[in-house]
Amino acid sequence: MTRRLWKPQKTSQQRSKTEVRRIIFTLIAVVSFSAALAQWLHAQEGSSAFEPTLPNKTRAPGKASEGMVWIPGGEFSMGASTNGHGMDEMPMASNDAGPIHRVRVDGFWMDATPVTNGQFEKFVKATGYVTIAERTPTQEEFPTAPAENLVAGGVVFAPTDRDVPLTDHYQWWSYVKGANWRHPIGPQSDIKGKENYPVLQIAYPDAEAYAKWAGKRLPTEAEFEFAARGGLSGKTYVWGDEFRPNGKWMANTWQGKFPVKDTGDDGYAGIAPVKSFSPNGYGLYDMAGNVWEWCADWYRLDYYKTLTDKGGVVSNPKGPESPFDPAEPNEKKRVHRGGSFLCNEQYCSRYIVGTRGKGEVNTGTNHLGFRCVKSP
Ligand SMILES: [Ca+2]
Ligand SMILES: [Cu+2]
Repeated sequence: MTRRLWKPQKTSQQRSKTEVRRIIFTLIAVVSFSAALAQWLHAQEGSSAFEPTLPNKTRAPGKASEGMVWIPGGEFSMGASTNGHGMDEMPMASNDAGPIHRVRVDGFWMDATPVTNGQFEKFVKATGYVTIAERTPTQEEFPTAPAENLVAGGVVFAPTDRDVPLTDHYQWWSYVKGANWRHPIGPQSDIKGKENYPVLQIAYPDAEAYAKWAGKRLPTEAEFEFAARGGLSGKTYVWGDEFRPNGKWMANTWQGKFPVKDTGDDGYAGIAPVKSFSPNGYGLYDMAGNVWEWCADWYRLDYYKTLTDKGGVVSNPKGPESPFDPAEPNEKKRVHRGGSFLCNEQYCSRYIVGTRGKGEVNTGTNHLGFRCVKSP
């Protein structure tokens, strides 16, 4: 249980020597690990090309529940080749999305949109569920946290008032007391009139609880990517290879200088109602923007490498046995997919299909939601 309670105001001068040493060691570990992986990926390049998606021919076994669409499943090439030479960490995508490997998934139903505030409200009314962001963290869970940090809340993005180095995400992320799904960016905010916006400030166990109540489950990372590709093979985006075909905005992302000002050229500075942009080939909305979405898999930087080492087509992969992110080795992270309204080409172009996000399981943010799937 290591929900994020960090505070942004600590400057580097205030950091203790041990803390600095710990950071340096982590950096060394990350850099050497990434370098080795990059080298290995480079060697694989010849064999890592995308091959055609082969959707199953089986029809949907019965009628879809409301708001869900049938995803036929099939065999496809999974991962992203965005040169593969960058760091696994932000800014750019990403070593963790390679090598490209062959995967087979069974057919399933998927929510056409992320779960909305309106839908989540029904769940809370029916069950009395209290989300993690609404619960006060205890000293038992966080023995080293100062008492004043033990307050209920969530992680919130705030634009900076000037250019900042993109290597320090504490410049634009902070833990905000009272931020939760009803108040996504803090106590002064609310969701009135936003029933059809994606629900935010959702931790993994919250998403799981909702899914269980709805008789559904969270998608595996492979299911999410198969669905996102919408029947296409090896395209850069879920709609094709051009970011703006005929000048059309295809997903809710960030325009302008990050993280200073989102100019909202795509129609939305910040979050958008679901279905504000065109669906993909399977009729799914918001698969490459608006909000990140939880997947069921643990996050491991090298997971695709372990799969490729085994060889052959991987059938219905469910992620590694345990999580490991060398950038933050003590955090238990699961995969995020889809990209958010904050994604941009300067920092994290994760609207590129096949790229991967990740997050500590008990941490909700104001750019993270989820959707559910169901097997026949
Ligand atoms: Ca936007
Ligand atoms: Cu992003």
